Amino acid sequence: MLRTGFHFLTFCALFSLLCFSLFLLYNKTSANLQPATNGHKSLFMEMTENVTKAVVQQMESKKSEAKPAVKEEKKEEVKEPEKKLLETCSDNPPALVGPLRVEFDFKGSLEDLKTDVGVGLEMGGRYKPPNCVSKYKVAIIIPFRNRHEHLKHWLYYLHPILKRQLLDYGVYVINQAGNGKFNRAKLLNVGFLEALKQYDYNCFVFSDVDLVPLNDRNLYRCFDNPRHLAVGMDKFGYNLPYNTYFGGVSSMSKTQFEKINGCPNTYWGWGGEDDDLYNRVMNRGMTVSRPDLMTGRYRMVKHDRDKHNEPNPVNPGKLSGTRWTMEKDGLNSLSYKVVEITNNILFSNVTVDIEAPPG
Ligand SMILES: [Mn+2]
Repeated sequence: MLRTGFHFLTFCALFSLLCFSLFLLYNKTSANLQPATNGHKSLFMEMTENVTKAVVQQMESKKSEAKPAVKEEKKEEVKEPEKKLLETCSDNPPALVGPLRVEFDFKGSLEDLKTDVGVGLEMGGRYKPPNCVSKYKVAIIIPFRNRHEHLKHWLYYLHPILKRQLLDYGVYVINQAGNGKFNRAKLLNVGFLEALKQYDYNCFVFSDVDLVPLNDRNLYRCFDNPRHLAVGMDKFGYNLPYNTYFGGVSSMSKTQFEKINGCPNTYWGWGGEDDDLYNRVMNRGMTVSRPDLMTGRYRMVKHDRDKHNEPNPVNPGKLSGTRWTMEKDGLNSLSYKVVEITNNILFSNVTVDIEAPPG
C-alpha cells in the first residue's frame, strides 16, 4: 500500500517536472526569435532540455495511459517541418541518362510488369518523387481501345523514365467502350476532366499508346507554350512529317488546354484531330514548343490499322473552320458516360461511353 502511494507520488513529481520543463522549452522557443543568447542562458537551456529528455525516458520506461497521445503529438511536430524542408525538384533531373535502347521485347504478363516497374508507385499509376517536391503535377492521358500489348510496352518503358524525370504524375488509360468509331480527341477531353476529379493536376501529356521516347531528356511536363514531344518518329524517318504536325505525344498546361476549349469532339475515325488541335493553339495566339530532333526521337510499336478507326474523309475538310468551330466544339460541349473506373498499381483505367456512331 505504502509502496503504491510512493510510486504514485514519484509519478506526480516527475509529471509536474515534465510540465515545468515543457513550459521552459516553450519560452526558449519564443526567446529564440530574438537575436543572441548569452552563454549562461544557453547552458541553462541545455540543462532543462536534458532534464526533459531524462524525464521523458523515465516515463516511457514506466507504463502510463496518457503517454501514447503525447508520443503521437511529438511525432507530428517533428514530421511537418521535415516535409516543408523538401526542396523543389530540379528542372534538370540528375538521374537522366539521355539516349535509350528500346526494343519492345518485354514478353511478360501485366502481373510481371507490376513487380518490375511498380516499385514506388501508388494505385492508379501515381508517383511523387520521394526527395523533392515537383512543380509539375502531370496527368498522362492515353486514348485506348484493345491495344493491351502496346500498353504493356508503354508502361514498361515510361514508368522508369517518368520517375527519373522527377514528376508528380498519374497515368490514365481512357478506354473507349463498344465498337463504334474511335475518337482520339474526345477521349483526350474525357481524360482531362476525369484526371482532374482525382487530383489537382496542372499539366497534361496526351500520348498515343504505341509511342515510346528514345531519350529520357524529352521531358513529359509543361512549358510556356503547348508542346509537341513526338517530333522524330521512326516511321517518319526520325523527322517531322510536316512542319505543323502536332500528333503522337503533346503536352499542355491546364490553363493552355482550357484556353483552346480542349480538343474537338467531332473527329470520328482516324485523322485530322491533331491538326485541329494545332489550329486551336495558333488561333489563341500561342506557339508550339518542341525538343530538338535528337531529343525528340520516338519508336512506335509496329501494328496494322485498327478496326473501327478508318481514315475519315470528312475530317480534313473541317480544318479550315477551326477558328469558328472551336468556340462551340470542345470542353464546353463534351458529353460522355463513365462506364467503369478500375485502378491498378500501374495505371487508372477509365472505360467510357462517348456516344460513338457505329464504326
Ligand atoms: Mn500507331
